[in-house]
Amino acid sequence: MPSRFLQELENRVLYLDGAMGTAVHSLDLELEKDYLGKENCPEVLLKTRPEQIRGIHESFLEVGCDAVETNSFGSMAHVLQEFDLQDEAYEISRLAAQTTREACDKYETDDKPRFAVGTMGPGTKLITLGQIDWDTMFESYREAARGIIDGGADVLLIETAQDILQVKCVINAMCAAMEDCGTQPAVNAGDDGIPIMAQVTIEQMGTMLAGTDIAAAAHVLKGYPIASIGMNCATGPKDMAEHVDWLGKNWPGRISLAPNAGLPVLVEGRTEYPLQPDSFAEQMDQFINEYGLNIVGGCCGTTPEHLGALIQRVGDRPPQKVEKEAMEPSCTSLYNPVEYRQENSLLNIGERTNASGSRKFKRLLEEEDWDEIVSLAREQVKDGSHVIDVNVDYAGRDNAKDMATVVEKFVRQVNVPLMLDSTSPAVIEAGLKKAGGKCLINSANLEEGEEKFAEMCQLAKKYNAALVLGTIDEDPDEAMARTEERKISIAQREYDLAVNKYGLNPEDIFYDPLVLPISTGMEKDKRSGLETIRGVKRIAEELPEVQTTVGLSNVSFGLKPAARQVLNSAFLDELTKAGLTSAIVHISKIIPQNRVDEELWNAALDLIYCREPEQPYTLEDGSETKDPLQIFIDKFPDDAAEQSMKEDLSELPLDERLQKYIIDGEKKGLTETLDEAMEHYPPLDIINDHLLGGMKVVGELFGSGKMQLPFVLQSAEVMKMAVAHLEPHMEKQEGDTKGKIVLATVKGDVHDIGKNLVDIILSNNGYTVYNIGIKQPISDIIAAYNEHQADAIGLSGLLVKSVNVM
Ligand code: THG
Repeated sequence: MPSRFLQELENRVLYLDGAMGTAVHSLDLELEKDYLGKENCPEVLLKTRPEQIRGIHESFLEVGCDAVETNSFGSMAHVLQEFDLQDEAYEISRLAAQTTREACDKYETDDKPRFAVGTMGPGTKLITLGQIDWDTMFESYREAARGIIDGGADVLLIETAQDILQVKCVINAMCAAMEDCGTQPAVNAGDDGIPIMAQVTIEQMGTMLAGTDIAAAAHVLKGYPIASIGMNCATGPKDMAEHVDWLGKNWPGRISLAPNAGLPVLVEGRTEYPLQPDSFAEQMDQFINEYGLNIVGGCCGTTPEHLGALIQRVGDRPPQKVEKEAMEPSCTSLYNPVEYRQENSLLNIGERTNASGSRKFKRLLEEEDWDEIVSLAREQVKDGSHVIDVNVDYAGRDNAKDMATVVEKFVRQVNVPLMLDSTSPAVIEAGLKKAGGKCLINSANLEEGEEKFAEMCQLAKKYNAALVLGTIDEDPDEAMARTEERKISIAQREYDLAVNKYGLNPEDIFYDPLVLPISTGMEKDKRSGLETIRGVKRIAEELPEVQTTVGLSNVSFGLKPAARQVLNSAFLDELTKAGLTSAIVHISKIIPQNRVDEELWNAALDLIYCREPEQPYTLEDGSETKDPLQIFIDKFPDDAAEQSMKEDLSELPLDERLQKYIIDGEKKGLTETLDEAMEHYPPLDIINDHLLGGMKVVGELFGSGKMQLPFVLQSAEVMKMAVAHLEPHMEKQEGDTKGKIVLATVKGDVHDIGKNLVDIILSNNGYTVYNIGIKQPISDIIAAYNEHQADAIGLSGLLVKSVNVM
């Protein structure tokens, strides 16, 4: 059946309900009888007090809400496990939807349908923070979604999402659950099936908790069959304005918004949400017009009065048309988007984190020196790489495991998108399961036939990644296309499969016409550079929406470093003129033409274009030749030096360098710098006068939203390492601490990401922290306080009720 929800959205703005949590919290319920002893597990009430939950739904339907959200925020097995209810996930989810549907049925009329929105929250564990893996989360959400669908939900909603990788996982789980139940996602009006809504939470600092900004989130989600994108929770409408403005101007589809009733304030020990119904309605009214919102509701602190005021004020209003800018085709890191087409530049993809392209990387992989591997990636970013190629293919090692490990670290510690490079789909997928952003897959081709090609296309779809297509086919004699003609004809065939059969977006395809070395002296390789340049030109002309890339350094394999540098640079320049849009490259080795001797540059061009001189050339040894390769090689004597474009961190003065290590979260060279510093200052001064200064900058950058959480953690970790290195050199003084604090997540709450962050930061700043864990009753907290003679208590929690405990 065509989705009625989507049909209604064609004509008017729809109203979601307000806060379930706030309403449940105001019920007069007993811990044992109603909650079955499971404090703060509102899903239990579906079993014990369904009429109360239905009553909350009805209170919102009564004021005119079109859609109400099921009481299943935490009905996934991995969350219910905290309450020993993991086996009931399906049933609780089903019950949630059924209860909501019952309320809807009561209010529904022929001309005003009501919708049960099956909601699922973020749970308590995030993949990006390493607290749960993709597969576990996928199964957990899939089961809950199945229950919600079977219970009769009209829409599925992932809301309050803090980790964009989780949203990808949940959308996949929802699609799988729909397939289990014999239905499918509905996206456009008229589609059969169930629409999926995705709502992320943008914190006050301006990004999702894991650091993703709204633009990156939108790029990551754009590839999925969702009916709308939106935001809820964390702040009131005001703090959402900037982000919803972005969506309004850029997002091509529907937009939903459910803000809190302002930022919570403490009034006489109680949390209050200050935004009153009239002001809430006024701000939302303006947003609906300005940003073209389609679905509006409320989150924490919003009551039937808030929604009633909004509906009264706005009423039946068609969605407003807002002028849109096209979202530029982009990949993203966990944090920000990076456009495929760089202005005045190629998209530079760092080649060095490749087990077969770098002896150093191979050795680091053997040694499992992950920190150095991260440093190598970061060095490439500092040198100007926009994307990092990651290839851990190495016979005899568990490549999938290595890929997962490396990607998990890069995602958090390297702020650029990743290109996952392997011939094995399983290795690529292991990386994709860890990567929150929109990655690139390197690569698919037809060498082993259409089946393997299909597998890579399906990975690109499932994880919303761009895909590199190499021009290779099944031809046993010449698999890798060596001529312009074959390059373009294989490209056309691959386009037909990838776009028309597997539904990839043409913009997300990167053609690689495959460069072979022209440095071998073999006849069949001679024209490789030239044919590649022509291939790029043809692809750019005939398939203008796609991107192009090459593995640049291939062209010069085997030559001396100085010769490679010139040849690579000249070749890249020619490719760029032919329309190339990106390159896998060692960017710090690329030099501009104006810094290369004209004679050398021209010799490189002669080599690339197979141009023989009219007169024979006399080589060093006195013999004569017309071979452009021999001539080129001859121009680089053994001592020819490479040109360097790099600035060195070690050039910085000591004081600056110390701070920089902390701010950059850089471990490489840290201990050496600390040892050097100890020749000038006592260890405690190094901490207080230098390193803490760095942490202060980090704190400021975080506060202003300029540095994302994982980078802060990285800086804190470097701080911890630095302190550990300096500690043995310090004279111990008894009681030498700035203060003692007990930290705990309060009883009934399991959220502790913030608490652990505070722990690291305070510990590193000279305080002694007693971190006693989650679900701590007040009596235990006070006992710890007395036992340690602490100066302060720090309480953590996310639930509305937790704030009251505090
Ligand atoms: N197309 C696509 N992907 C690719 C390639 C391609 N990925 C791998 C490769 N080719 C591109 N990457 C590199 C990386 C390094 C080198 C060449 C290509 C290289 N390395 C030096 C060497 O081997 O001599 C450096 C050695 C070292 O530092 O130890 O040349 O074509 N889609």
